[in-house]
Amino acid sequence: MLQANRYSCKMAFKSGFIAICGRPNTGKTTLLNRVLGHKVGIVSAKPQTTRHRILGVHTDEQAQMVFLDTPGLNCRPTELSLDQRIQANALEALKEADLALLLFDATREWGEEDALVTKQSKESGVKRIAVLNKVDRLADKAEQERTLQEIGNNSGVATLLPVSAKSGEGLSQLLATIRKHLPDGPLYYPNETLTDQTERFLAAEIIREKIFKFTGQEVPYACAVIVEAYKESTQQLLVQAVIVVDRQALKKILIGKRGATIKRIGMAAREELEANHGKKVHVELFVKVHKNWRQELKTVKAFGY
Ligand SMILES: Nc1nc2c(ncn2[C@@H]2O[C@H](COP(=O)(O)OP(=O)(O)OP(=O)(O)O)[C@@H](O)[C@H]2O)c(=O)[nH]1
Ligand SMILES: [Mg+2]
Repeated sequence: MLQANRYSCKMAFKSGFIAICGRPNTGKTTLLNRVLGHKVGIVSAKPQTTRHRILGVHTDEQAQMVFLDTPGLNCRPTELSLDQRIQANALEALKEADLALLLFDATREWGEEDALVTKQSKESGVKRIAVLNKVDRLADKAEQERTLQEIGNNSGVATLLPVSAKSGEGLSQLLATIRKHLPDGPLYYPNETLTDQTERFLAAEIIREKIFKFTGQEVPYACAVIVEAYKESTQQLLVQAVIVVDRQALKKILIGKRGATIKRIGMAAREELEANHGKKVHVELFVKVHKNWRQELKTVKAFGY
């Protein structure tokens, strides 16, 4: 009898993999971080920040939602091996998912990249929920209604919800809707799991985020961050990382006048890591040039992409 009860209880539990897709900069990673109440992915004001498929797990009594944050889909990825890999990472998540959240940016007109996301997700045959993000930036409810209608018409996705990943508006409705669309399923990850990323990978990503923050339009895209040493004791953490750039000129920019830029990057990364770990952190950064690394598939792979 006890067994039977257990069984029926398990059957009521919902779970599944949810790909978060959209053009670059729609707020996919911000949304994931907000849902988890924890930063598992890096965010920047510039497009194409996320390069990997980032896994984040939200578990409550009724469901386990395994989110797959993806790189923004781009209509015209360059021939660079790095870009090709990034786009493949995005599409891969759609194949694995039970459900896709299609994120649209309320501050931008419908564009060809939105059409691409809509098309790719449709072709994958996955169930879809359209999400209009950044509604905090809209003037009023009338503008929100207009924008929702436009996204509904253009995407053809029946379920459409307004949210603000920044303020949290609309998130509980979104979670309830996701739950409704998930199949009955098991606990894929232990209750307390937030992500499958290692601390070492997160440290590299935090450094990459600071590069996005403190350098201009070109440098962040030409960089890879490789953590060469990650040594943690009860009192402190040492992170030694190499930032690889693909041209000498960018190395100069990244280092800055008398090392000012690289110092700011290191300091900001250290502060965030100290807050995360609650201990003293040393961040040592080295800049190296690997000419045209983004064009070499084997190097791109070796760097973890
Ligand atoms: N006002 C407002 N800004 C937001 C919201 N969500 C995200 N942003 C901002 O939008 C920018 C892009 O956010 P990300 O989360 O990096 O976007 P993304 O879709 O993951 O971008 P890629 O990884 O480059 O594809 C950042 O400056 C965020 O702070 C929102 O709900 N409201
Ligand atoms: Mg992102």
